[in-house]
Amino acid sequence: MAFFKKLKERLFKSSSKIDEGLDAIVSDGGEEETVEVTEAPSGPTPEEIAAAEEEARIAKEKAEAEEKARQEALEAEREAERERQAELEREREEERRRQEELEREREAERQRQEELERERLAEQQRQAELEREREAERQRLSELEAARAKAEEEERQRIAAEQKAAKEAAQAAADAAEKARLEEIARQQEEERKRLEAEAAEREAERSRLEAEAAEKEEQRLKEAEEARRREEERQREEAEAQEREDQRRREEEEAKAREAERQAQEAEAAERLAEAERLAEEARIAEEERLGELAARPAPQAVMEPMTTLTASPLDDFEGEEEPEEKRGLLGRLFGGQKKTVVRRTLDDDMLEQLEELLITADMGVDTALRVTANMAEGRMGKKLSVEEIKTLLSDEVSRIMDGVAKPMPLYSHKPQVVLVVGVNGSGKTTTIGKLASQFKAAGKSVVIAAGDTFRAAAVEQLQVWGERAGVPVLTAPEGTDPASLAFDAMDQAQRDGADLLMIDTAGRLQNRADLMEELSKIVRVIRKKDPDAPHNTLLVLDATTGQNALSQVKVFQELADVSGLVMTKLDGTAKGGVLVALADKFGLPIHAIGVGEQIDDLAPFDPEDFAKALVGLE
Ligand SMILES: Nc1nc2c(ncn2[C@@H]2O[C@H](COP(=O)(O)OP(=O)(O)OP(=O)(O)O)[C@@H](O)[C@H]2O)c(=O)[nH]1
Ligand SMILES: [Mg+2]
Repeated sequence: MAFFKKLKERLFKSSSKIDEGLDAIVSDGGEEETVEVTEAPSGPTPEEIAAAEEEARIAKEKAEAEEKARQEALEAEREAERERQAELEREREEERRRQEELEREREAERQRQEELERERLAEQQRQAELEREREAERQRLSELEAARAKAEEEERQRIAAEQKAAKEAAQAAADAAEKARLEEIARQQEEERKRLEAEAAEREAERSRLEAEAAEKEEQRLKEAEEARRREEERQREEAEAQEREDQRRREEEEAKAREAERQAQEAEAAERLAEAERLAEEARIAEEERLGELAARPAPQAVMEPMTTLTASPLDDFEGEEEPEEKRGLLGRLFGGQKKTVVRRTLDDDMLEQLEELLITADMGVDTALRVTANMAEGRMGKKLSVEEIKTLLSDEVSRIMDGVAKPMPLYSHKPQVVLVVGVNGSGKTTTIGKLASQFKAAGKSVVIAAGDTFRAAAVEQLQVWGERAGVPVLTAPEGTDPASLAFDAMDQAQRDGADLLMIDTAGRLQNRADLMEELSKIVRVIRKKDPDAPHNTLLVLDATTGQNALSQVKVFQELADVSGLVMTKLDGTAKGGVLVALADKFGLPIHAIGVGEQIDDLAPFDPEDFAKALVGLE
C-alpha cells in the first residue's frame, strides 16, 4: 500500500492540494495494505529490478521524511491552533471575567443607583416631612401670631375702655366740679347782685334824701321860676284844652253825622223789615184763611201755632207766639222782635236751657257761670212758657244778683297819701283810667299826684302828662329808662311833702316776661313801703273787656304778681261781650270799682250792677 501511496504522491504530487488533504486525511490513521502488482511477459533484468527497488526505497524514505515533516508541521499548526484556541479560550475567559466584572460593576452601580434612589426618596420623604413640619410650624406660628394679635387687640380694647372710662369719670368729675363752681359763682353773683341792689337802694334813698334837702334849699329860689313855668304851662294847657274842645266839637259833629246816617239806615232797615213782616203776615193770613177754609169744610183739631211775624233764626225759634203790646227792645229784643208787636213764648225745657247756655257762653260769660245763671233762672220754671222779655228780666235779675256783691267804689282813706298802684297788661287802659280817676278825685276836692311809672317808653310819659294836664294834677316823670321803683320813691316823697291825698302810680304793661314784670312790681312795692309800710293801699287791675275770656287768666296772673284789691273794666263801650265781667265776679269775687265806656275824660262810670245787667241782656 505504502508503495501505491508514494506512487500516487509522485504521480499526482503536483496535481492538486485537495488530494493532499485527502491524503493526509486518509493517511491519518489509515491502515496500510499490500497490494499485488502483475508483471509484463518480457521483464526487467535483475540489475534493473535492483536499481528500481533502490530508487523506490529512496523515494519512499523521502516521502516518509516529507510526511513526517508535514505531520510535524501539522502537529505544530495544531498545536498553534490549540494554543490559539486556548488563547481565545483565555481571552474569552478573560472577556467573560471582564463581562462578569462589568456585570458586577453594573450590578454594583445599579445597586448604588438604587441605593441613591432610595436615599433620594428617603431624602425626599425627609424633605416632605421637614416641609410638613415647617408647614405645621408655620401654622403653629401663624396661630400663635393670630392669638397674640387677638390678645393684643383685646388688651388694646381693654386699655382703651379703661382709658375711656377713666376719661369719662374724669370728665364727669370735672363737669360736676365745673357745675358746682358755676353754681357757686352764680350764688356769689346773686348775693353780690342783691348786695349791690340793696346798696343801690340805700344810695338811692340817700341820694333822694340829699336831693330832697337840696331841693328844699332850692325850693325857695325855684318858686318864682316854677310859678312862671306854671303860668306858661297853664297857658299851654288852656290852648291844648281849647284845641281839645275844638277837636271834641269836630268829633261830636262827625259822630252826630254818623249817628244820623246810622239812624237813617236803621229807619230804612226798619221800613224794610216792616214791609217784609207785613208781607209775611199777609202770607200767613192768607194761608191761615185757606187753612181755616179747609178746616171749616171738614171739622178738625184746634191749631196749636199762632201766626208768627218774626222768623229770625235764633236759639228760640220754635216759640209759640202770642201778641203783646210792644215794649222797649234791647239787643235780644231787637234780634227776636220785629216791627210787628208780637210776643212769642216758649216752653222752658232742656233744649231751650241748653240754647240759653250757649248764648251766654258766646257772650263770654264762661261755661261755669253760664250754667249757674241758666240753672238759677230755670229753677221752678221748667215747663212754663216764657217770652223774650221775661227771659231777659230773669237773666238780668240773675246777673245783677251775682254782680251785687262786687260793685264797690274804690275806698278812700283819710291816710295821706293814699297810694294807688295801677297794673294790667299793655293796652288795657291803665294810663287812660288813671287820667279819668284823677280827674274825678280832683273834682271831688282831692289833691292828687300821678307818677309816670312806665319809664320804658317816652310816649307813655307824654301820654300821662297830657292826662295830667286834662285832669289838672301834677305828673311826676323821670327820663326814659329810669328805674320805676326810684321814680315811685321820689313820687312818695313829693306826695308826702305836698300833703297829697292820693298818689296814683302808673306801671308798664309790656315787659319781656312774667318774671321781669313780677320783679318790677315787687320792687316798686318794696321801695314805697320804705316810706309807708301800708302802701300801696289799693292795687287796681285794669282789664280790657274786649279781650273776652282772656281777662280771667289776666286776673289769675296779676293776683300772683301783685296783691290785686279791685278791678276796673275798660272798653265796655266797644264790646257786646261784657259777659266776662259776670264770669269774673262769679269766679273771683274781686270788687269792681268802675267801668270805662269811652276814651274821654268823663267816660268812667261807677259800676252799677243793675244797669250793667240790663245793658248786658238788652233790657231798657
Ligand atoms: N273805647 C274805649 N277805649 C279806651 C278805654 N280805655 C282806654 N281806651 C283806649 O285804649 C288804648 C290804650 O289805653 P292806655 O291807657 O294807653 O292803656 P295802657 O294800659 O296804659 O297801655 P300801656 O301803657 O301800653 O300798657 C287807648 O287808645 C285808649 O284811648 C275805654 O273805656 N273805652
Ligand atoms: Mg300806659
